[in-house]
Amino acid sequence: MSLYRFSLRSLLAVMLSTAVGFAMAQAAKPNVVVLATGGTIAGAGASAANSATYQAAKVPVEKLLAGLPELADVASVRGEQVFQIASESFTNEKLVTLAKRVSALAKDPTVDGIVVTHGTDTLEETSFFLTLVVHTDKPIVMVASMRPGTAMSADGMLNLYDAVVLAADKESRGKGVLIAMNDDILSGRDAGKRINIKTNAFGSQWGALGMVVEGRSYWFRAPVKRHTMASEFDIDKIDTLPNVQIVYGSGDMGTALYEAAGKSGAKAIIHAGTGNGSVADYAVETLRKLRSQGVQIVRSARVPDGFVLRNSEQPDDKYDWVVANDLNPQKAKILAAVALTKTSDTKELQRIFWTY
Ligand code: DAS
Repeated sequence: MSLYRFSLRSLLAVMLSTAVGFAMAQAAKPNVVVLATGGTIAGAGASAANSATYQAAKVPVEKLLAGLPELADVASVRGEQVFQIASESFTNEKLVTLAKRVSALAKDPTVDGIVVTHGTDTLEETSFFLTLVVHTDKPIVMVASMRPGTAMSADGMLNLYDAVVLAADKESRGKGVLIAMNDDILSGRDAGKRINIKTNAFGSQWGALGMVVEGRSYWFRAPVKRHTMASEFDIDKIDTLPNVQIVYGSGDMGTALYEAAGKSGAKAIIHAGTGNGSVADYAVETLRKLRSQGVQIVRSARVPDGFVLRNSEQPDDKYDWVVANDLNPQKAKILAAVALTKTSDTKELQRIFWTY
């Protein structure tokens, strides 16, 4: 055999074994699906100096993933474009559609973890909704960015990389929906957007669960509230969500907004009260009248931290009202809507607000 033919055969053998080796290595990697919904992480600005002036929901998921070849070292990743919207435009219908897709993928034995790319504005509502209604212990990781990928020091790519690391990480299992933002691992239940123009925008008064650093997760805490597999709510049994409205408390606010919420057909009104969910003396009768008409009244607070105590600022037992515990008004709205798919009993609703 000529040397030429021998070297060609050995070259082919090396190439084949390398390809097989790579395929086996990839096959051994977790399978992660990235569901894209839009937001700034898919945004584009006119120049690199535009970190706050840009158009959200422009870049398709394939392009986002193509911009991160490092993902191949973490997992076998594929993308699906569920929506392409700014998240302030999410509706209950879109929440249900997304949750049903997440649930279907979670049931797929070939899927090991799910990432949802999302706008920052209502990410906290979507993450809480998913943690309440998707029955899986597989990692579901929400991710967003505060700057578009076109900006200097854009944060989206590292956030997305961290989200895929978490979705591929067995330690993420059973911890409820997670949020990967700014190196933090946050709880999808109680984390939210606390700053509207900086990359360290997300946080929780109860702190982060851990961090992702250089492609590795470091865990320090786990959620204690019921979620996912332990939840009594199931997206496979939910097709629509009831109308729940929030009324923001302030001085001299009158009662017109409560009355308008009632007229809109709201099944519950989240009172985003001053202080510990306080209600102005001139508004009590309006809320009691709405309660008598079957509308649930949930006292939350406009104050970012702390939690609303029952029978503290108002005689909730006497008025048959509910308190929202530590949930901010927008998360209380999600829980009230989900709870009302099952019960309109006040005592049951209050149990649910203490439990989730
Ligand atoms: N409008 C914001 C949203 O889509 C952009 C962002 O911050 O993601 O939530």
